Amino acid sequence: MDCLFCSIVAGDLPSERVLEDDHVIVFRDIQPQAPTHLLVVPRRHLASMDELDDPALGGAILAAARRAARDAGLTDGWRLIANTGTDGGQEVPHLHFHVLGGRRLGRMLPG
Ligand code: DGP
Repeated sequence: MDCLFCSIVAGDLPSERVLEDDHVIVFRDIQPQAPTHLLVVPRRHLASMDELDDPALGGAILAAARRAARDAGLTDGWRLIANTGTDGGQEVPHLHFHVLGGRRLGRMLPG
């Protein structure tokens, strides 16, 4: 298996899992950018948001992100990010969403 996150999903590589269900796993990012930095990863291999063709899976990902943020105690807010493709800054080509919180995050959009 040559996909890093598929290996983590399969349990062939270690991760600090905080939540899992039939569709997704959630584990701590190895290079945290905030006090809480989690990755929500579908068990099924999809390269990025460009391949997310299943609305039910999209819903499961969002529900897991919300549950993980709540479990992490992010009551003052949090951010969900899916870097997509080269211009989007995606480094690992298996769909994942970042859940970031625990500090005031800077604005990402002008305005
Ligand atoms: P992205 O740029 O959106 O593809 O982010 C990939 C993230 O994955 C990055 O924040 C670091 C994280 N990461 C990379 N390799 C590993 C790993 O082996 N374990 C864990 N837990 N996180 C990883």
